[in-house]
Amino acid sequence: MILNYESKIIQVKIVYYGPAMSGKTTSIKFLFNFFNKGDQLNSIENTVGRTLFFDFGVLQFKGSQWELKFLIYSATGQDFYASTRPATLKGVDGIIFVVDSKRDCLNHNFRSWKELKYYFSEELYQIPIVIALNKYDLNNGEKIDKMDLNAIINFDRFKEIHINKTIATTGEGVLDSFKMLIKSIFPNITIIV
Ligand SMILES: Nc1nc2c(ncn2[C@@H]2O[C@H](COP(=O)(O)OP(=O)(O)O)[C@@H](O)[C@H]2O)c(=O)[nH]1
Ligand SMILES: [Mg+2]
Repeated sequence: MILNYESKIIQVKIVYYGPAMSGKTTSIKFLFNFFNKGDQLNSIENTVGRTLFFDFGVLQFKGSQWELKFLIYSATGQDFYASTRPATLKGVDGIIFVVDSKRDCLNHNFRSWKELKYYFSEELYQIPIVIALNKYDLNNGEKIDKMDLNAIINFDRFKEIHINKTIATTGEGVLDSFKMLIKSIFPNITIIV
């Protein structure tokens, strides 16, 4: 987090993390479109025919005295861009971990989570995190739930962790997850949208 007293701007870094195809880009796109900032989002597609993207955009909000500037990134576990990940995660203020709720993806989610844990080690427990259980529109039986995740995430160890069901394709829960994360970073903030 960077506080600039002269320009009265607080800069906050948020990363959407999770396995490939879990819905990170779809979630971020919904968020930016919601604030009519769709044109401020850069999604860079790779060129080797895999549907991998790197997203980056800035959402800026003006308070009565200070301006809040959110730098929003996405990062995928186990991919071609693995080497860029430490730079993306450096100095992060909050993480939205986008889970692919498809039962078949249980191991993908676990692997991605383990990488995140490996990168931060014990420091991870101090970082505000929202777990977005995405693709919640899938039928029961086809999807994983909180119990499945607790086996690896160990919720009790975190200072601030929330779980929220989302459907990125319709936007359901996406704004709520973002607000939850901001609330975790700034406990005294009042958000009016
Ligand atoms: N059914 C369903 N599909 C979703 C949902 N979120 C994303 N998708 C689809 O999953 C695929 C991967 O999404 P994308 O946002 O590109 O994943 P990313 O690799 O994490 O950025 C796309 O075809 C999306 O339309 C969801 O909540 N429900
Ligand atoms: Mg993507």
